[in-house]
Amino acid sequence: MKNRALAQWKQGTPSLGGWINLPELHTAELIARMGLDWLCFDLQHGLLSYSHLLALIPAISATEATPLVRVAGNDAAAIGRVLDAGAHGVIVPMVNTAVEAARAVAACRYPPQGTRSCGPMRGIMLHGFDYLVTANAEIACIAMIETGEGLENVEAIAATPGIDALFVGPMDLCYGLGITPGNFADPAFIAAIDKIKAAASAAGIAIGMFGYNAALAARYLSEGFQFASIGTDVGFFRDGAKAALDAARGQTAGEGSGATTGY
Ligand code: 3PY
Ligand code: MG
Repeated sequence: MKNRALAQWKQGTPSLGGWINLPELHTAELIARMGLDWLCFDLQHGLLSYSHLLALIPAISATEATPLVRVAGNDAAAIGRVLDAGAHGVIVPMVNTAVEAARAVAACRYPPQGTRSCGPMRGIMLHGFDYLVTANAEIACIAMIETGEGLENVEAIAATPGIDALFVGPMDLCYGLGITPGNFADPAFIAAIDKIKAAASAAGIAIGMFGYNAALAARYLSEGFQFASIGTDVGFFRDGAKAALDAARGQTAGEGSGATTGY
């Protein structure tokens, strides 16, 4: 198997993704067909379950979008199950220490690099035996940095063998820093981002960001992030619906149009 998004991150090709919070096959496929580089199904905060994932990953498999899954927590069984369902990468929330990072890596890799148990239902169907010998190199293990403790330990987390990328959760990071959620201009937030970027760069791994909208995503890429999300399915529908209503009423989209932040 080949992980197209991971290859982009390694090459430094700008990589834009989307976020799926709804258990809707048609809309996930529609969004994936827009030409996104990757699509993340959110089992932490999204309104979807493992059963939905079993249908959502195949729904986008005819597109170029690499399927990623954010798991609800750093749990080996949960990580193994989403990989067996066909995820090419796992985004692990709230990674606080190098020990936790190593635990996530172990769950993603077959022995001897890790402890993943063999039974890749979708991988073997699509790639046959090749999956078993290429998965360790191609499955992306992505650690979220979004807590005060994670920020403190970010260098050690980034340097953990097998971590392919760091991913910033900006709202939780605001909470972790004790600043107003969404105040991305706060000097403490800017300093935290610089520290995370420096740690990723020193470890030679990629860095990505949960971008709440297109403008933020474009900015992050221009500021040295290798990948960013441009928004969520919920946000796309909300913003599109609000813009259509505003236009029909002859109003300009303003505050409350949903065009700035949101899920
Ligand atoms: C955060 O902003 O903390 C996230 O994890 C995005 O969902
Ligand atoms: Mg978060």
